[in-house]
Amino acid sequence: MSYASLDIPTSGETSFTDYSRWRLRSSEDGRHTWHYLKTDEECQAWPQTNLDKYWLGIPLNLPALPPPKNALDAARNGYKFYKHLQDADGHWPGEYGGPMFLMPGLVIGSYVTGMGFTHEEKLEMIRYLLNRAHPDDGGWGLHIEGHSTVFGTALNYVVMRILGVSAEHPALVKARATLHKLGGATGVPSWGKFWLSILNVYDWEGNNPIPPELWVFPDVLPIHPHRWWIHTRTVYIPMAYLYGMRYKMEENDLILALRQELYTQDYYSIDWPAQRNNICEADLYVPHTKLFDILYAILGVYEPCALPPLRKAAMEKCYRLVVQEDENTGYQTLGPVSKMMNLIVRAHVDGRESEAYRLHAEKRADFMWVGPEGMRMCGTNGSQLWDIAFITEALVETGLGEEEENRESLIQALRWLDQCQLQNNPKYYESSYRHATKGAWPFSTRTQGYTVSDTTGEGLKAVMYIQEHVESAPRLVSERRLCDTVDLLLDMQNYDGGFASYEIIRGPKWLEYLNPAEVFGAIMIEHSYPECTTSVITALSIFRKTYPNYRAADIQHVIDRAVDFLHKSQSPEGGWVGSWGICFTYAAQFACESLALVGETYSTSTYARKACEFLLKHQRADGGWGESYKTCETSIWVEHENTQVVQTCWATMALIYAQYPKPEPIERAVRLVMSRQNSDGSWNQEAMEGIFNKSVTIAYPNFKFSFTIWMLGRAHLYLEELRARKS
Ligand code: LAN
Repeated sequence: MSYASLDIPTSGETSFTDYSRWRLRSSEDGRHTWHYLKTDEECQAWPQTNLDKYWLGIPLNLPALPPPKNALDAARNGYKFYKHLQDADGHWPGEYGGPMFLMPGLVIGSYVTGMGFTHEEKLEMIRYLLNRAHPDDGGWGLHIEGHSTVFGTALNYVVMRILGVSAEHPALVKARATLHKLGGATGVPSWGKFWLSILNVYDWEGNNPIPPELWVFPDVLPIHPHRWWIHTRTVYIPMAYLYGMRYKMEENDLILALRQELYTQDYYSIDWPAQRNNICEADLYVPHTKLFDILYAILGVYEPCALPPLRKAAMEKCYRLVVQEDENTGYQTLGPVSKMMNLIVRAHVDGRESEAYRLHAEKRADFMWVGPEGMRMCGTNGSQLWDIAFITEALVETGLGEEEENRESLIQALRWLDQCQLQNNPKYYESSYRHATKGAWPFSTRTQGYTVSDTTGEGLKAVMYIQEHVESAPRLVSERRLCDTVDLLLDMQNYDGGFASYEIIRGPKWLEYLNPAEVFGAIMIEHSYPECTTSVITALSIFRKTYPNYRAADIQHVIDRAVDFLHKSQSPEGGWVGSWGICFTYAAQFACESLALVGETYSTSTYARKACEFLLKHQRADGGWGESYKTCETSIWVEHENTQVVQTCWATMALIYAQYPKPEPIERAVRLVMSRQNSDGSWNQEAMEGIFNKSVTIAYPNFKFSFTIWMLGRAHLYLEELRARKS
């Protein structure tokens, strides 16, 4: 393929490809890939669906629904619309963008390994970056809502150049000026230093050491990387390999040009070792600790005299772990960053003709999503399980799932959930330091195949809800398989009673002092999270209602300890800090649900009461709630400039779970959410809903359907109950 210059329009709004030709293919286990049809014949043979149109931003032109008379009606209308977005296989596809440091991995990783893109993909990626450049300074941030940083701007600038945009394009002239104003690419954070070094536009000497030897330390050492958070260690394995060999692309004209464009000084006169800890102020979220800088200085002395046999053994181990990860996940891999790094390792060792290279190319497409602003790289290969679980739970809890017109769609959802459960442990299990997977539900698809505590909890809950409560639903998931899930969850509790994301906490807390990434917080080890803990409490509570005899004492013990964790993690003001959704409203919803399931509500528990009071303190005059993502950076409530529908639903759900006794705040919230509903039953996209690593927002666009439908339906039932209680 050619990366030759493209003739690019100057505005991001200009149509780059014909959107009526894009199709989303959903195959196998809910895998998503976008395809551009070149001919009219192809278009006729594969017509564009409402699902395709919706995600491309093409109006569906659906007729207006009868105006809702009450909240349940509004929820019903919401589901009438949302059913158009259900895939034939039962799940709800969706976009999963937001982070701005993923496309650079995709494009640089592809470029250095000679993996092409179609012309249309290139055009749409360019369009995405044009649309996402900040209108004021032309730069890019860590995520789409963040301010311009060197990380975002330098790397996405490089992406544009690789994709064929001329350095004289007005958007790049502007971005370059911002980059230079920020001090140029020498101040890029460590992951940026890594990618630029791979591309040969930054010297490896400007990187702090990434010693592969860590992997040949004895497993018992507290610093051994198998104890790190799985995303961090999975990135640092290929990183260490590529650092160990100082991989770099051969020089070419573009590389020579980039060396001129990215820096404020002459590239060849830069003092590279002095740049190792040079991180632009605008990028810094977690500065290195003193302890870490000392450790790096020692490693810097070790690096030139690394023992060759030890380095060789370490490199071999890293390579083996890369291969095992590829094979464990059908080349999907844990996430988008390691995916592209693994590809480089495999292209280098196995070659471009290898099966590994071919399979990496195939699964690369699963991260690439076309939307109204162009094509982006997603945070995972989708959020399939997560989205299907919430809408399923919403339908069952509101009673909408019992309505004749919705039953079939729920049974389809059950079929999808059934195939998504992981029924075995990974191919390489202990040898690749994986946690068990038998019985789990992953966040996205079966192929990706990673256990997560709360996706497993929600998967279990969703399946049980349909199987237990929807008339004529087949029992696709057997009691044995549900017990496997419970066994897995019971084994995931941490010493503090809480639940982490993918694994039990394996490393000591002080490892956080050695966070090398500068831009992300709390990434070194697993932590107990209120949301993960509450999903598990909820799932186990629901399970034992139907199966009261299965490991009853173990379940009770785990729930007691988990509830205790939840109590302890509540802030004195009454909130819980959410780590994966923004922020207090997200965590409150989960926390209040699980407290209610163990009998703790407003009238019986000070924890539930404090939670309600905390939320009510933040309710706005218009009846809704709005928290900025900045809340996640500081763990202190920061108001969003606008009220957010999804957060309003989370807060209201929390009040309902806690059985808050007065109807007014709930009625006001319902009115707000109903006032924002469109006549076809849908809601518009508002601010980002999700967060990770304290600093990066990520999109959950399906939440504006699942949580609205859920809240409106539940509020209707709850307000009726309150009225009945009164009379
Ligand atoms: C996710 C998405 C889902 C999320 C929940 C299930 C919501 C959460 O409760 C547990 C953690 C989990 C699974 C999670 C972890 C971190 C992920 C995978 C992400 C936020 C999606 C993208 C992010 C990943 C780390 C992005 C790649 C970036 C790196 C820094 C490696």
